[in-house]
Amino acid sequence: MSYFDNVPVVKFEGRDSKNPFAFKYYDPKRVILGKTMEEHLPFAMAWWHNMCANGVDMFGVGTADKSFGCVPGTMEHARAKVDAGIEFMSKLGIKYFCFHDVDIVPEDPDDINETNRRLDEITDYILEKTKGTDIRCLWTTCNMFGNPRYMNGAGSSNSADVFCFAAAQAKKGIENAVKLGAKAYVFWGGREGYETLLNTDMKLEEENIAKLFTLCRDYGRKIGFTGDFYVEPKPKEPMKHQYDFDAATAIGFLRKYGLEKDFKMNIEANHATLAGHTLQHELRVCAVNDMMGSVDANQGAMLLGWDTDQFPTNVYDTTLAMYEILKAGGLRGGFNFDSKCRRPSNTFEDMFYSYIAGMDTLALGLIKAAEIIEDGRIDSFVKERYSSWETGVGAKIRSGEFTLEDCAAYAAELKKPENPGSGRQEYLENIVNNVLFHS
Ligand code: XLS
Ligand code: CA
Ligand code: CA
Repeated sequence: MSYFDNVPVVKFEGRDSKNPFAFKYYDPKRVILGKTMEEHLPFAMAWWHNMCANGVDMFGVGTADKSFGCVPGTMEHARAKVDAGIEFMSKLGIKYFCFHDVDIVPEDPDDINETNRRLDEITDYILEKTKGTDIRCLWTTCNMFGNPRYMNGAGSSNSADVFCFAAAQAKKGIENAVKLGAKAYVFWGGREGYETLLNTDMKLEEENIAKLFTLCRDYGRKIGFTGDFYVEPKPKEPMKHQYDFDAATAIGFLRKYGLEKDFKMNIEANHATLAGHTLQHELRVCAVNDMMGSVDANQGAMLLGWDTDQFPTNVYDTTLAMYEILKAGGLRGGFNFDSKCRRPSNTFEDMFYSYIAGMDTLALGLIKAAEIIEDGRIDSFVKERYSSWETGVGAKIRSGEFTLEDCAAYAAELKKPENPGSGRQEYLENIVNNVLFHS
C-alpha cells in the first residue's frame, strides 16, 4: 500500500530546475567545509504535525485528511501512519523522525497500562518497518500537556499523583528511546509554568521539575540510554509564564540542579522569537555554554505573538543560524521540522512542498553561512574588535594577573581611554547581503 503515488522520489536538480518536486539547493552528497550536506543537516520529520495534524484550529475543524484510509483512533490507523511516514521520509531522503507517545498510538483514556501496551506494539512495528532502511528515531518525547490531568502542569503539578503519571510516561518514553536507538529524549515544559502566582508555589514547582529530570536521567543511565536529554525552552503558550523561558534560563536551571552534563538544549526558532530573541541568539547562548543539542526547525510570523510553527523559508535567518551551528562544530542532534502546513495548504502535495521548502532553505542557509566563514571579513572584524584582550593589560586581566587595584592604577595613569572603535554594524550587514546575493 502506498499513499503518495502522485509524488516522485525528490532529488536534487539545482537552482535552475522548475520541477516542484526537486531540491534546488539541498544536494545531500555535496561537500561543504569538509562534510556532506546530509551530514551537516540531519533532517527529521515531526510525527505530530506531518502524520497527525489536520489543520484544526480554534475557529474551525480540520481541512486536511490524515486518516490514511483508516478510522482515526484505532491501531490500524496508527500502523497506517507508520507506513505513510516511512514512505514520506523515503521519498525526501529524510533519515530521522521525532514523536510524542500519543502521536504514534491513541491514548487509552482510562488505563495507562493499555496505552503502554499499544506503544510496545507500535514501536515493534516501527522497528520491523525501518529494518533495512537508514531511517531512525532522532528523539522521543511525551505529551504531558494535552490530557486534562496535566491542567496544572506535569512535573510542576500540585498533585503528587499527577507527577507520578508524568514520571510513568517519561519512563516509557526513555525506554522507547533506547528501543529505537534514538539520540535523545526531549522535555518541553508545555504546562510547566503558571497563570497566577496567587495560587502557585514556584519554589516547590521548580524543585519538582528538577526532581523529575533527575529521576529520568538516573533511570535512563541505568537502562543503558547513552543519548542526551534535551530541554526545549519556550517562554509562554500554553501557560502565561513558562519556567524554561529561554536557553539562558534553562541552562541556569540545569546547572543549579547538577544536570548540565546529561542535558543539552533543543532550540526551536519560533520559541526564540516568542522570547524576544532571534534563533541566532539562542544558538549562540548554547554554543558558548556547550549546550548545543538539536534544533526544532520552523519560523514564526513576526506580526503575531503566538506559535505558528511555519516551515522555515527565511534564508536570512537560516543563514545566521547555520553560521552559529557551523562555528560551534555542528549539532549533536538534528533539524526536526516542528512545522506544519498552513491550514489552507491541505493536500499531500503541500506536505512535500513544505518539506522541500524547509530543507532547501536550511541547505541554502548552510551554503551561505559557509561562504560567510570562507569570506572571512566578519570573523576578522570581530577578532580585531577584541584585540585589546590579546596582549598587554587585556591579557593580564584575562589571565588573572591584574587585581582590581591594578586596573584602577592603570586607568589613573591613562587618565582617559581611547575611543573603543566603531561597531561597524551597517558595514557587516552589507557583507551578509553581499554574500547572500552574490550570484
Ligand atoms: C510546542 C513544542 C512541542 C515540543 C515537543 O510548542 O514545540 O511540540 O517540540 O513537545
Ligand atoms: Ca518544538
Ligand atoms: Ca512551536
